[in-house]
Amino acid sequence: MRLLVTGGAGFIGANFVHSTVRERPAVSVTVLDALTYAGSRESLRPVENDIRLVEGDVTDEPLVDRLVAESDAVVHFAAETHVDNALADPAVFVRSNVVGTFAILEAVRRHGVRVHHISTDEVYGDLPLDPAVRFTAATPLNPSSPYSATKAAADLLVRAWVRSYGVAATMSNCSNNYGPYQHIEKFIPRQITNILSGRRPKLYGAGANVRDWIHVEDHNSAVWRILENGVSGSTYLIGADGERDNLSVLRLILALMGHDADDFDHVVDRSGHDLRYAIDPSALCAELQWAPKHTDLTAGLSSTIEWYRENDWWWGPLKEQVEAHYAERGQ
Ligand code: NAD
Ligand code: TDX
Repeated sequence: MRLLVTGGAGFIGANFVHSTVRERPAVSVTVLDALTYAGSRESLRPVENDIRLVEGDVTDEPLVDRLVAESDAVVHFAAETHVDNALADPAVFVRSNVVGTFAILEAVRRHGVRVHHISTDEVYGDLPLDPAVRFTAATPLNPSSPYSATKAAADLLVRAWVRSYGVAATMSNCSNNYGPYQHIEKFIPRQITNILSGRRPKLYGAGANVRDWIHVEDHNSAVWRILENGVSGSTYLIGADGERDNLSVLRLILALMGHDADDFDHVVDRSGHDLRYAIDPSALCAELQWAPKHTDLTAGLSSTIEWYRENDWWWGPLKEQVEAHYAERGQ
């Protein structure tokens, strides 16, 4: 199988490429990635001799057309992904996430190539803290932020291309991922690398917001299950029953790293901050016999902390600039 992976130099995409090379030697992987601030050649260093990396933009229609024509399937991870950046500068989110998905869809339509579109639970908006309510594939799209609005727009394009043009496409909406190679602008790696670099962790508001954490390896095993057994036109919700409020996650990181439970700063809250995300993954588990493996958050965070401890060459050069950027916003 010739697989085109867009955004394969980012966090989830790089982990996907690593596990694909490791577990599926018959798959020949081409990565298309613009290597934005969020993408890194270094994240693909361990597999650089096993894959082809094309530096380019998903909105570059001729390039996308050529690469799709050479592929049997596409997994589309490429996107701008950070909610705080979207609030400050939404234009690039519309371009990469909406126009980029359009370019992928037009190319797969022309060449009859199957695509799997990667999306997020944030397209469904947020939930009350009541633990009984969770997102399912029937939940209406109701995005809150410029980021999630562009992801919802992309999801709608995929649905329309399936219905109108008979494009062979599957879609998945996953909850918050954590694990190695995640950009240090994101919550968990930011707090870990703050502690490792002698800074204090930063919690938005009171920390009552709930996120539903899944280890990136589990997200990617579900994506492979959908690639192999998913039904075209279907949307699969991927989650691992990992709901925790931000304060609890931060306190767990502090404890695992030998720090006091109050060793952090409260900072300015995010504008329009979604309160709670929670995925009901039962449809995916039942229909495709998928189950997550890394469901112990303490164990998953311990190994993630270890990864950042051992790989400061990967994140160290970025740290000062990322924190300076946050400081400008009082965060
Ligand atoms: P990331 O920001 O770490 O990586 C994104 C990658 O896409 C980078 O390598 C970047 O260079 C590349 N990219 C961005 N714009 C591009 C463009 N115009 N052309 C080509 N490449 C471009 O993101 P991530 O966390 O790995 O997320 C990957 C996908 O998974 C995204 O679609 C995101 O919406 C989705 N998702 C993420 C999470 C999460 O918790 N991180 C959860 C659910 C869904
Ligand atoms: O320093 C911080 N302090 C803090 O309290 C940061 C960076 C975040 N937070 C809070 C905001 C959120 O409630 O932590 C929570 C997680 O924040 P992010 O890591 O920015 O993730 P989130 O906004 O939930 O979105 C993530 O999950 C879904 C990804 O970035 C998206 O790409 C994905 O679609």
